[in-house]
Amino acid sequence: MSFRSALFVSLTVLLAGQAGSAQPVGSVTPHTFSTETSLLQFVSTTSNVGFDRWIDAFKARAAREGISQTVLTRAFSGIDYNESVIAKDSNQSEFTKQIWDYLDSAASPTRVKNGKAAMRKHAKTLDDIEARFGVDKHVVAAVWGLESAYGATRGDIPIIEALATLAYDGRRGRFFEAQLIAALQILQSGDTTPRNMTGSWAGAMGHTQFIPTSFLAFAVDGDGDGKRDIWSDDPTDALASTAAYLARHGWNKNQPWGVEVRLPRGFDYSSARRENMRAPSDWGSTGVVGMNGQPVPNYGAASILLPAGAQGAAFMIFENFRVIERYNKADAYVIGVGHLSDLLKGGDPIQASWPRGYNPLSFNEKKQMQRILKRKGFLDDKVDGIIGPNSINAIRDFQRSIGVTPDGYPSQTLLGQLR
Ligand SMILES: [Ca+2]
Repeated sequence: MSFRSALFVSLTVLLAGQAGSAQPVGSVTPHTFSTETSLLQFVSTTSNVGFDRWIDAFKARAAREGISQTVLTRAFSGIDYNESVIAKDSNQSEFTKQIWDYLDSAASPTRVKNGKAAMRKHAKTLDDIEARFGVDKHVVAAVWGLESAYGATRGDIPIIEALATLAYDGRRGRFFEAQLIAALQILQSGDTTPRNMTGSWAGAMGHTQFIPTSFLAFAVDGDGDGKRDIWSDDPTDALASTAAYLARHGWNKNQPWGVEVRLPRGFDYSSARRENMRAPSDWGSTGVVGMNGQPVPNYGAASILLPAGAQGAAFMIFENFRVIERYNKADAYVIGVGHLSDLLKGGDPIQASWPRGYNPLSFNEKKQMQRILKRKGFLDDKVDGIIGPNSINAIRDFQRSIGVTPDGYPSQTLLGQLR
Protein backbone atom coordinates (compact mmCIF):
# COMPACT_ATOMS: atom_id res chain seq x y z
CA MET A 1 0.00 0.00 0.00
CA SER A 2 1.32 3.37 -0.86
CA PHE A 3 1.18 6.36 1.43
CA ARG A 4 -1.69 6.42 3.85
CA SER A 5 -2.90 9.55 5.49
CA ALA A 6 -2.18 9.67 9.17
CA LEU A 7 -5.78 10.65 9.71
CA PHE A 8 -7.80 8.52 7.39
CA VAL A 9 -7.05 5.17 5.98
CA SER A 10 -8.34 3.31 3.02
CA LEU A 11 -9.17 -0.05 4.39
CA THR A 12 -10.65 -1.71 1.37
CA VAL A 13 -8.48 -4.75 1.69
CA LEU A 14 -9.09 -5.08 5.39
CA LEU A 15 -12.80 -4.72 5.01
CA ALA A 16 -12.94 -7.29 2.27
CA GLY A 17 -11.67 -9.71 4.89
CA GLN A 18 -8.36 -10.03 3.13
CA ALA A 19 -6.55 -7.89 5.62
CA GLY A 20 -3.18 -6.58 4.61
CA SER A 21 -0.72 -9.11 3.42
CA ALA A 22 2.82 -9.15 4.57
CA GLN A 23 4.48 -6.82 2.08
CA PRO A 24 1.16 -5.28 1.13
CA VAL A 25 -0.18 -5.92 -2.34
CA GLY A 26 -1.18 -2.34 -2.94
CA SER A 27 -4.42 -0.50 -3.35
CA VAL A 28 -6.53 -1.03 -6.38
CA THR A 29 -8.58 1.43 -8.33
CA PRO A 30 -11.70 0.11 -9.96
CA HIS A 31 -12.10 0.05 -13.68
CA THR A 32 -15.36 -0.37 -15.42
CA PHE A 33 -16.77 -3.07 -17.60
CA SER A 34 -19.75 -2.91 -19.90
CA THR A 35 -22.70 -4.68 -18.39
CA GLU A 36 -23.95 -5.93 -21.74
CA THR A 37 -24.05 -9.68 -21.55
CA SER A 38 -23.10 -10.22 -25.14
CA LEU A 39 -20.02 -8.08 -24.77
CA LEU A 40 -19.03 -9.84 -21.56
CA GLN A 41 -19.33 -13.20 -23.26
CA PHE A 42 -17.20 -11.92 -26.08
CA VAL A 43 -14.59 -10.62 -23.66
CA SER A 44 -14.66 -13.89 -21.74
CA THR A 45 -14.09 -16.06 -24.81
CA THR A 46 -11.37 -13.79 -26.09
CA SER A 47 -9.73 -13.80 -22.67
CA ASN A 48 -9.52 -17.57 -22.51
CA VAL A 49 -7.81 -17.86 -25.87
CA GLY A 50 -5.46 -15.03 -24.98
CA PHE A 51 -4.91 -16.50 -21.52
CA ASP A 52 -3.79 -19.88 -22.87
CA ARG A 53 -1.41 -18.15 -25.24
CA TRP A 54 -0.12 -16.02 -22.37
CA ILE A 55 0.49 -19.10 -20.20
CA ASP A 56 2.62 -20.68 -22.95
CA ALA A 57 4.77 -17.56 -23.18
CA PHE A 58 4.91 -17.25 -19.40
CA LYS A 59 6.07 -20.84 -19.00
CA ALA A 60 9.06 -20.06 -21.18
CA ARG A 61 9.89 -17.05 -19.01
CA ALA A 62 9.44 -19.13 -15.83
CA ALA A 63 11.72 -21.83 -17.19
CA ARG A 64 14.42 -19.21 -17.75
CA GLU A 65 13.96 -18.27 -14.05
CA GLY A 66 14.81 -21.84 -13.13
CA ILE A 67 11.35 -23.36 -12.72
CA SER A 68 11.40 -26.99 -13.86
CA GLN A 69 9.07 -28.39 -16.54
CA THR A 70 7.66 -30.85 -14.00
CA VAL A 71 6.65 -28.07 -11.63
CA LEU A 72 5.22 -25.97 -14.48
CA THR A 73 3.15 -28.86 -15.82
CA ARG A 74 1.73 -29.73 -12.39
CA ALA A 75 1.13 -26.12 -11.38
CA PHE A 76 -0.76 -25.20 -14.54
CA SER A 77 -2.77 -28.37 -14.94
CA GLY A 78 -6.47 -27.47 -14.91
CA ILE A 79 -5.81 -23.73 -14.61
CA ASP A 80 -8.42 -21.45 -16.20
CA TYR A 81 -8.83 -17.74 -16.55
CA ASN A 82 -10.63 -16.95 -13.27
CA GLU A 83 -13.38 -14.38 -13.86
CA SER A 84 -14.20 -14.11 -10.17
CA VAL A 85 -10.67 -12.95 -9.36
CA ILE A 86 -10.94 -10.18 -11.95
CA ALA A 87 -14.40 -9.28 -10.67
CA LYS A 88 -13.04 -8.95 -7.12
CA ASP A 89 -10.10 -6.91 -8.38
CA SER A 90 -12.44 -4.65 -10.36
CA ASN A 91 -15.07 -4.20 -7.68
CA GLN A 92 -12.68 -2.96 -5.04
CA SER A 93 -13.61 0.60 -4.41
CA GLU A 94 -11.48 2.79 -2.25
CA PHE A 95 -13.45 4.21 0.59
CA THR A 96 -12.59 5.53 3.95
CA LYS A 97 -13.62 4.11 7.26
CA GLN A 98 -13.13 6.00 10.46
CA ILE A 99 -10.55 4.71 12.90
CA TRP A 100 -13.16 4.03 15.61
CA ASP A 101 -15.33 2.00 13.23
CA TYR A 102 -12.29 -0.01 12.21
CA LEU A 103 -11.22 -0.61 15.81
CA ASP A 104 -14.76 -1.65 16.77
CA SER A 105 -14.30 -4.56 14.38
CA ALA A 106 -10.57 -5.21 14.79
CA ALA A 107 -10.76 -5.45 18.57
CA SER A 108 -14.38 -6.57 18.93
CA PRO A 109 -15.41 -8.65 21.97
CA THR A 110 -15.80 -11.65 19.64
CA ARG A 111 -12.29 -11.28 18.21
CA VAL A 112 -10.86 -10.92 21.71
CA LYS A 113 -12.78 -13.95 23.00
CA ASN A 114 -11.81 -16.10 20.00
CA GLY A 115 -8.24 -14.89 20.32
CA LYS A 116 -7.99 -15.89 23.97
CA ALA A 117 -9.41 -19.32 23.09
CA ALA A 118 -6.94 -19.71 20.19
CA MET A 119 -4.06 -18.67 22.45
CA ARG A 120 -5.09 -21.25 25.04
CA LYS A 121 -5.34 -23.95 22.39
CA HIS A 122 -1.91 -23.14 20.96
CA ALA A 123 -0.27 -22.02 24.21
CA LYS A 124 2.85 -24.14 23.88
CA THR A 125 3.37 -23.24 20.22
CA LEU A 126 3.06 -19.54 21.01
CA ASP A 127 5.37 -19.76 24.02
CA ASP A 128 7.98 -21.54 21.92
CA ILE A 129 7.69 -18.96 19.15
CA GLU A 130 7.99 -16.08 21.62
CA ALA A 131 11.13 -17.64 23.12
CA ARG A 132 12.66 -18.45 19.73
CA PHE A 133 12.05 -15.11 17.98
CA GLY A 134 11.72 -12.66 20.85
CA VAL A 135 8.40 -11.36 19.59
CA ASP A 136 5.45 -10.87 21.96
CA LYS A 137 3.09 -13.82 21.41
CA HIS A 138 0.07 -11.55 21.88
CA VAL A 139 1.19 -9.47 18.91
CA VAL A 140 1.68 -12.59 16.78
CA ALA A 141 -1.80 -13.73 17.81
CA ALA A 142 -3.26 -10.30 17.03
CA VAL A 143 -1.81 -10.37 13.50
CA TRP A 144 -3.33 -13.84 13.12
CA GLY A 145 -6.68 -12.53 14.39
CA LEU A 146 -6.78 -9.65 11.92
CA GLU A 147 -5.38 -11.50 8.92
CA SER A 148 -7.57 -14.60 9.03
CA ALA A 149 -9.74 -14.49 12.18
CA TYR A 150 -7.32 -17.03 13.75
CA GLY A 151 -7.25 -19.24 10.70
CA ALA A 152 -11.00 -19.21 9.98
CA THR A 153 -10.71 -17.18 6.75
CA ARG A 154 -7.46 -18.22 5.08
CA GLY A 155 -8.93 -18.10 1.56
CA ASP A 156 -9.72 -21.05 -0.70
CA ILE A 157 -8.81 -19.65 -4.11
CA PRO A 158 -6.15 -21.61 -6.03
CA ILE A 159 -3.15 -19.28 -5.88
CA ILE A 160 -1.52 -20.19 -9.20
CA GLU A 161 -4.80 -19.63 -11.05
CA ALA A 162 -5.46 -16.33 -9.24
CA LEU A 163 -1.96 -14.96 -9.82
CA ALA A 164 -1.83 -16.11 -13.44
CA THR A 165 -5.17 -14.42 -14.09
CA LEU A 166 -4.03 -11.18 -12.47
CA ALA A 167 -0.64 -11.28 -14.22
CA TYR A 168 -2.38 -11.79 -17.57
CA ASP A 169 -5.02 -9.16 -16.87
CA GLY A 170 -2.36 -6.51 -17.31
CA ARG A 171 -3.10 -4.03 -14.58
CA ARG A 172 -0.15 -4.41 -12.19
CA GLY A 173 0.74 -7.39 -14.34
CA ARG A 174 4.42 -7.08 -13.56
CA PHE A 175 3.77 -7.27 -9.80
CA PHE A 176 1.56 -10.33 -10.11
CA GLU A 177 3.94 -12.08 -12.52
CA ALA A 178 6.70 -11.67 -9.91
CA GLN A 179 4.36 -13.17 -7.32
CA LEU A 180 3.51 -16.01 -9.69
CA ILE A 181 7.20 -16.83 -10.22
CA ALA A 182 7.68 -16.76 -6.43
CA ALA A 183 4.68 -19.09 -5.98
CA LEU A 184 6.23 -21.53 -8.47
CA GLN A 185 9.53 -21.35 -6.58
CA ILE A 186 7.64 -22.30 -3.41
CA LEU A 187 6.11 -25.29 -5.21
CA GLN A 188 9.53 -26.24 -6.55
CA SER A 189 10.97 -26.13 -3.01
CA GLY A 190 8.41 -28.77 -1.99
CA ASP A 191 6.83 -26.79 0.86
CA THR A 192 3.35 -27.50 -0.46
CA THR A 193 1.43 -28.80 -3.46
CA PRO A 194 -0.55 -26.88 -6.09
CA ARG A 195 -3.77 -28.29 -4.62
CA ASN A 196 -2.97 -27.06 -1.11
CA MET A 197 -1.66 -23.69 -2.26
CA THR A 198 -4.81 -21.64 -1.73
CA GLY A 199 -5.41 -18.17 -0.42
CA SER A 200 -7.14 -14.89 -1.02
CA TRP A 201 -7.83 -13.65 -4.51
CA ALA A 202 -4.83 -11.27 -4.57
CA GLY A 203 -2.30 -13.93 -3.57
CA ALA A 204 -2.15 -13.66 0.23
CA MET A 205 -1.83 -17.12 1.69
CA GLY A 206 -2.39 -18.98 4.92
CA HIS A 207 -3.14 -18.04 8.51
CA THR A 208 -1.23 -14.77 8.40
CA GLN A 209 -1.65 -13.98 4.70
CA PHE A 210 1.85 -13.98 3.28
CA ILE A 211 2.21 -13.14 -0.39
CA PRO A 212 4.65 -15.45 -2.23
CA THR A 213 7.65 -13.09 -2.22
CA SER A 214 7.27 -12.52 1.53
CA PHE A 215 7.03 -16.27 2.01
CA LEU A 216 10.31 -16.77 0.16
CA ALA A 217 12.03 -14.07 2.18
CA PHE A 218 10.66 -14.77 5.66
CA ALA A 219 8.74 -18.04 6.07
CA VAL A 220 10.19 -20.58 8.48
CA ASP A 221 9.54 -24.18 9.45
CA GLY A 222 8.02 -23.83 12.91
CA ASP A 223 7.35 -27.47 13.77
CA GLY A 224 10.58 -28.87 12.33
CA ASP A 225 9.05 -31.29 9.80
CA GLY A 226 11.17 -29.89 6.99
CA LYS A 227 8.37 -27.99 5.26
CA ARG A 228 7.21 -24.42 5.67
CA ASP A 229 3.50 -25.14 5.60
CA ILE A 230 1.55 -21.96 6.28
CA TRP A 231 -1.59 -23.40 4.63
CA SER A 232 -2.37 -26.34 6.89
CA ASP A 233 -4.94 -26.31 9.70
CA ASP A 234 -2.03 -26.40 12.14
CA PRO A 235 -0.94 -22.73 12.43
CA THR A 236 2.55 -23.44 13.82
CA ASP A 237 4.54 -22.64 10.67
CA ALA A 238 2.44 -19.58 9.85
CA LEU A 239 2.74 -18.13 13.35
CA ALA A 240 6.47 -18.81 13.46
CA SER A 241 6.80 -17.14 10.06
CA THR A 242 4.98 -14.06 11.30
CA ALA A 243 7.22 -13.88 14.35
CA ALA A 244 10.25 -14.30 12.06
CA TYR A 245 8.94 -11.50 9.84
CA LEU A 246 8.50 -9.12 12.78
CA ALA A 247 11.87 -10.14 14.28
CA ARG A 248 13.67 -9.55 10.99
CA HIS A 249 12.15 -6.08 10.81
CA GLY A 250 13.55 -5.20 14.21
CA TRP A 251 10.97 -6.13 16.87
CA ASN A 252 12.14 -5.01 20.31
CA LYS A 253 10.78 -7.36 22.95
CA ASN A 254 11.25 -4.84 25.74
CA GLN A 255 8.98 -2.30 24.15
CA PRO A 256 5.23 -1.98 23.56
CA TRP A 257 3.85 -0.94 20.16
CA GLY A 258 2.45 2.15 21.84
CA VAL A 259 0.50 3.26 24.86
CA GLU A 260 -2.54 5.48 25.21
CA VAL A 261 -1.60 8.81 26.77
CA ARG A 262 -3.26 11.89 28.17
CA LEU A 263 -2.20 15.25 26.76
CA PRO A 264 -1.89 18.34 28.94
CA ARG A 265 -4.04 21.41 28.46
CA GLY A 266 -2.20 23.67 26.03
CA PHE A 267 -0.42 20.73 24.38
CA ASP A 268 1.58 21.84 21.34
CA TYR A 269 -0.25 19.87 18.63
CA SER A 270 2.45 20.60 16.07
CA SER A 271 4.79 18.40 18.15
CA ALA A 272 2.62 15.36 17.32
CA ARG A 273 4.59 14.38 14.24
CA ARG A 274 5.98 10.95 13.44
CA GLU A 275 9.51 12.26 12.94
CA ASN A 276 9.49 14.04 16.31
CA MET A 277 10.87 11.17 18.40
CA ARG A 278 11.62 11.97 22.03
CA ALA A 279 12.23 10.02 25.22
CA PRO A 280 9.08 9.35 27.27
CA SER A 281 10.64 11.42 30.09
CA ASP A 282 10.93 14.37 27.67
CA TRP A 283 7.27 13.97 26.80
CA GLY A 284 6.55 13.65 30.51
CA SER A 285 8.20 17.01 31.18
CA THR A 286 5.70 18.60 28.76
CA GLY A 287 2.85 17.00 30.70
CA VAL A 288 2.17 13.97 28.48
CA VAL A 289 1.42 11.09 30.87
CA GLY A 290 -0.01 7.58 30.76
CA MET A 291 -3.68 7.03 31.49
CA ASN A 292 -2.75 6.27 35.13
CA GLY A 293 -1.39 9.81 35.44
CA GLN A 294 2.23 8.63 35.70
CA PRO A 295 4.97 9.37 33.17
CA VAL A 296 5.34 6.62 30.57
CA PRO A 297 8.30 4.30 31.40
CA ASN A 298 11.40 4.76 29.30
CA TYR A 299 10.77 2.14 26.58
CA GLY A 300 12.76 4.13 24.00
CA ALA A 301 12.21 7.08 21.70
CA ALA A 302 8.58 7.78 20.90
CA SER A 303 6.32 10.09 18.98
CA ILE A 304 2.73 11.14 19.63
CA LEU A 305 0.05 9.87 17.26
CA LEU A 306 -3.40 11.44 17.14
CA PRO A 307 -5.40 9.21 14.79
CA ALA A 308 -8.50 11.41 15.04
CA GLY A 309 -6.85 14.77 15.62
CA ALA A 310 -7.35 16.72 18.83
CA GLN A 311 -10.53 14.78 19.57
CA GLY A 312 -10.21 11.11 20.39
CA ALA A 313 -7.41 8.97 21.70
CA ALA A 314 -3.74 9.97 21.75
CA PHE A 315 -0.98 7.36 21.63
CA MET A 316 2.70 7.42 22.42
CA ILE A 317 4.17 5.10 19.78
CA PHE A 318 7.56 3.41 19.69
CA GLU A 319 9.81 1.80 17.08
CA ASN A 320 7.74 -1.38 17.32
CA PHE A 321 4.89 0.55 15.69
CA ARG A 322 7.07 0.80 12.58
CA VAL A 323 7.76 -2.93 12.74
CA ILE A 324 4.02 -3.75 12.61
CA GLU A 325 3.75 -1.25 9.76
CA ARG A 326 5.81 -3.66 7.67
CA TYR A 327 2.73 -5.85 7.58
CA ASN A 328 0.40 -3.04 6.57
CA LYS A 329 1.14 0.67 6.59
CA ALA A 330 -2.33 1.87 7.55
CA ASP A 331 -2.26 3.50 11.00
CA ALA A 332 -5.62 1.92 11.78
CA TYR A 333 -4.21 -1.54 11.05
CA VAL A 334 -1.19 -1.03 13.28
CA ILE A 335 -3.29 0.38 16.11
CA GLY A 336 -5.74 -2.49 15.53
CA VAL A 337 -3.00 -5.11 15.91
CA GLY A 338 -1.49 -3.31 18.89
CA HIS A 339 -4.76 -2.73 20.68
CA LEU A 340 -6.01 -6.27 20.05
CA SER A 341 -2.72 -7.60 21.43
CA ASP A 342 -3.20 -5.48 24.56
CA LEU A 343 -6.72 -6.83 25.07
CA LEU A 344 -5.53 -10.42 24.53
CA LYS A 345 -3.02 -9.73 27.29
CA GLY A 346 -5.82 -8.55 29.59
CA GLY A 347 -5.03 -4.87 29.14
CA ASP A 348 -7.43 -1.95 29.20
CA PRO A 349 -9.70 -0.82 26.40
CA ILE A 350 -8.93 2.56 24.85
CA GLN A 351 -10.21 5.07 27.36
CA ALA A 352 -10.64 8.28 25.38
CA SER A 353 -13.87 8.65 23.47
CA TRP A 354 -13.75 9.08 19.71
CA PRO A 355 -15.57 11.85 17.83
CA ARG A 356 -18.21 9.41 16.57
CA GLY A 357 -20.72 10.90 14.20
CA TYR A 358 -18.00 12.96 12.63
CA ASN A 359 -18.65 13.59 8.96
CA PRO A 360 -15.45 13.04 7.00
CA LEU A 361 -14.37 14.99 3.94
CA SER A 362 -14.98 13.28 0.62
CA PHE A 363 -12.17 12.95 -1.89
CA ASN A 364 -13.46 15.99 -3.76
CA GLU A 365 -13.78 17.97 -0.54
CA LYS A 366 -10.18 17.13 0.32
CA LYS A 367 -9.14 18.46 -3.08
CA GLN A 368 -11.25 21.55 -2.54
CA MET A 369 -9.61 22.04 0.86
CA GLN A 370 -6.15 21.74 -0.74
CA ARG A 371 -7.10 24.22 -3.49
CA ILE A 372 -8.21 26.82 -0.94
CA LEU A 373 -5.11 26.22 1.23
CA LYS A 374 -3.02 26.74 -1.88
CA ARG A 375 -4.87 29.88 -2.91
CA LYS A 376 -4.44 31.29 0.59
CA GLY A 377 -0.70 30.56 0.44
CA PHE A 378 -0.58 27.80 3.07
CA LEU A 379 0.11 24.89 0.74
CA ASP A 380 2.86 24.61 -1.83
CA ASP A 381 2.15 21.16 -3.19
CA LYS A 382 -0.08 19.38 -5.66
CA VAL A 383 -3.85 19.17 -5.27
CA ASP A 384 -4.45 15.42 -5.24
CA GLY A 385 -6.95 14.73 -2.46
CA ILE A 386 -4.30 12.83 -0.51
CA ILE A 387 -3.69 14.27 2.93
CA GLY A 388 0.05 13.85 3.43
CA PRO A 389 2.47 15.65 5.74
CA ASN A 390 2.51 18.83 3.63
CA SER A 391 -1.26 19.11 3.68
CA ILE A 392 -1.35 18.46 7.43
CA ASN A 393 1.28 21.15 8.03
CA ALA A 394 -0.65 23.55 5.78
CA ILE A 395 -3.84 22.87 7.76
CA ARG A 396 -1.97 23.55 10.99
CA ASP A 397 -0.57 26.84 9.68
CA PHE A 398 -4.05 27.89 8.61
CA GLN A 399 -5.55 26.88 11.97
CA ARG A 400 -2.90 28.89 13.80
CA SER A 401 -3.63 31.89 11.58
CA ILE A 402 -7.27 31.91 12.70
CA GLY A 403 -6.52 31.03 16.34
CA VAL A 404 -8.02 27.54 16.56
CA THR A 405 -6.38 24.35 17.85
CA PRO A 406 -3.75 23.41 15.21
CA ASP A 407 -4.42 19.67 15.13
CA GLY A 408 -3.98 19.36 11.35
CA TYR A 409 -7.24 17.45 11.09
CA PRO A 410 -9.13 17.82 7.77
CA SER A 411 -12.70 18.06 9.06
CA GLN A 412 -15.91 19.57 7.75
CA THR A 413 -15.42 22.28 10.38
CA LEU A 414 -12.05 23.09 8.82
CA LEU A 415 -13.51 23.23 5.32
CA GLY A 416 -16.20 25.58 6.60
CA GLN A 417 -13.52 27.81 8.15
CA LEU A 418 -11.57 27.84 4.91
CA ARG A 419 -14.62 28.78 2.86
CA1 LIG B 1 6.68 -27.31 9.13
